[in-house]
Amino acid sequence: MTSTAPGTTLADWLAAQDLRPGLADTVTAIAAACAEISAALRTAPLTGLTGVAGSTNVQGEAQKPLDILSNDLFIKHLAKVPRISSLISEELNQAHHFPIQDDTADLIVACDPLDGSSNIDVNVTVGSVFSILAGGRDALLQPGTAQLAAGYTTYGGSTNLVLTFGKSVALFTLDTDDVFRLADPAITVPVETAEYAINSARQPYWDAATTRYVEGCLAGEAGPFGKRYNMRWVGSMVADVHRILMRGGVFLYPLDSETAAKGGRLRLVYEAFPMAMIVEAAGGAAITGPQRILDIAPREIHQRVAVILGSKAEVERIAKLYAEAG
Ligand code: AHM
Ligand code: MG
Repeated sequence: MTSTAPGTTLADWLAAQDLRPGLADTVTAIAAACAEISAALRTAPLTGLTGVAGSTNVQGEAQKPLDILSNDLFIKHLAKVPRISSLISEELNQAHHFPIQDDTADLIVACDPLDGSSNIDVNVTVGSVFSILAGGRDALLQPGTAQLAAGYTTYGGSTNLVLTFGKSVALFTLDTDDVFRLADPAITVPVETAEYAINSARQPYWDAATTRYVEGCLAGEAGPFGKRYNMRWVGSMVADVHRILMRGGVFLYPLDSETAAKGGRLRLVYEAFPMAMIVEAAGGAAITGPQRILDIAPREIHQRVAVILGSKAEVERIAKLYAEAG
């Protein structure tokens, strides 16, 4: 079996890649954490892992038992890889620095262990998002272009792992024996789309470019874009991005008048950066509105950002509206 044949195990596929030391082990550890998270989600209503945990994270949001468990599973599995220096996580106020086992520890992982918190208890697809950087514990803040790898998992009808090292994007599915197997060696995002995703309840706060874009979509064939659109919004970024990877589309969480003071809604380092790297590697585009996401230099680990990503021609259409808005 060649390393790109459907059914190839993640381990065999990784072994066939030309990766720097420690990178395959890091991806393997993340995949193991995700397989355990998937198992915990499958039985959560029976095991009492639903509801809120009574604590809040650094964003001031209520943590759920599964948020905490997922974070613990990332730490448990990453601790087995001596080359990992640090973990940045949505659920940890400060970066977690692993005990120095090896003075070559030169990899950093950033993750949202369980994205889509509001969908956990209603059995709607949630996921994990991760980014891998080169560097020791003092190199946490790097632009998105510095990422070595990025990926996410979706926990839905199937558990999928989407992974890129920057050139192409591979899709693995968790098989019934708990092994990730290759389902598609090279996913590409269609350039054109007529499907958009936005939380339209936030319309009163939108900026001029977003308002013009959505008005244009709603106007259909008679409007400025000359085509009829469909709208889909899951509310878990992983699920919305996965749909875009599978059939195209555009996802918007723009800077609006309510989120502007915080810098946006979504997190730069462990949500926007990995998703932007994946979408670009699949042939799509990812911007804040005026700027390419991957070019941003973060100032802090929990920084927030506006996110507009997906099919290239549609993201360019939105970029033009931002340019015109000045
Ligand atoms: P989370 O990391 O706390 O789950 O928040 C991120 C989620 C995204 O998955 C989703 O796109 C967005 O927040 C939805 O936010 P809202 O429902 O507040 O508009
Ligand atoms: Mg999240």
